[in-house]
Amino acid sequence: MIPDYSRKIVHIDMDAFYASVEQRDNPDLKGKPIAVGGGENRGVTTTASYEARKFGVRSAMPGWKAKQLCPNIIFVKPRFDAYKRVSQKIREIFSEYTDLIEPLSLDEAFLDVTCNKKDIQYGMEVAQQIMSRVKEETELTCSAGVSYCKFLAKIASDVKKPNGLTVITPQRAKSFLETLEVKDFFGVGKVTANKMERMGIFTGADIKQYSQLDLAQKFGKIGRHFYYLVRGIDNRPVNPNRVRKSLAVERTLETNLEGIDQILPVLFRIIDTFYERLLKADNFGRTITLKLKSSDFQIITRSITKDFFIRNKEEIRTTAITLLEQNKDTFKSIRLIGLTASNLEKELDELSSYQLSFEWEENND
Ligand code: TTP
Ligand code: MG
Repeated sequence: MIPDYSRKIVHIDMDAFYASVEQRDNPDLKGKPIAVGGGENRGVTTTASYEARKFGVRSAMPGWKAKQLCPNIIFVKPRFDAYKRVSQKIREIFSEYTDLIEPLSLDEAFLDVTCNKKDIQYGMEVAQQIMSRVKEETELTCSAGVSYCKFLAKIASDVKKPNGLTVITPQRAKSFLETLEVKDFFGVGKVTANKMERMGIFTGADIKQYSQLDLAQKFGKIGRHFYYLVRGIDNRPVNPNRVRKSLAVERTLETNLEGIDQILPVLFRIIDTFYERLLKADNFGRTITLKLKSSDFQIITRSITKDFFIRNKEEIRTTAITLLEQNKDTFKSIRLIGLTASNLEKELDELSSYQLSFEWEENND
């Protein structure tokens, strides 16, 4: 496989998205450390303002921990309608430049601007214009990455956050990837990163020492992709019809768990993350599947399908607990728990021929 250097791909990602919208709409919050979601006693933080990040507050952090790190933190309730409105606005701006837009969530998207509606020659120029248009129209900042493929464009947008623009040219790609730390590889979750570090793999250059077969054997399906990605080969098109068939969160446990009493608290944490992910994607499913892997590597998956979209967290919780209760005698101890939502709202009107090129998330972070 050889890389296709002819394309111009832009990845746009809003800065501290929910928190910035909250600060924009409430002047009392400007310049202050805030966390959206969570709360001192329960729930997880969806995101934190840059002022709070200085103290180490991060997405998916429990509220009490955020408070511990940053005692002055202000917890703010999420307002998804406001985020959706901004999301719509930025997509309108994107469509002034191209119709090849692949949204990944409310706040980020890939754009193929190889041929763009304004006949702008350089991807960087398109990205600059989009950044200023977004600022103008929404009073919010975003960051942009520009390269010849999706993988590099996505990593690039993260390099100079907030309000930053990074271009990775084909000439720069090789050295950039060789020095890139594995934890910064888009798609490498914590579990994989730790496993790699235990194997002495810290950078792209280290990954390059392994054959494709080795990587597949050690890291499963995604391992095969690492082989190409680390060589800057990612010819996946920007797919405007991309649609999820399912959304999953799973966790490999540090120690095996036995019995409902041990499993429930972990399941509740997974439900928190799972629910945040569904909200972020703004896409809910009619089917919830519980996946368990027993300590002897048997995989058990059980589903419940409703005749409505399960949008309510309590309903998700009840469904997951029911599935667990119904199957508690099928295993002795377990090493992995996962939840999947499928039969999603947003696959209905999409092309049925669509095939996922490959999923980035290994759902283990
Ligand atoms: P991100 O783009 O991952 O984060 P961000 O925009 O807050 O910050 P950054 O400047 O680093 O891009 O996610 C976009 C929004 O999605 C975020 O504002 C809140 C929501 N979100 C969750 O609800 N849960 C999560 O675990 C993450 C990562 C994001
Ligand atoms: Mg963002």
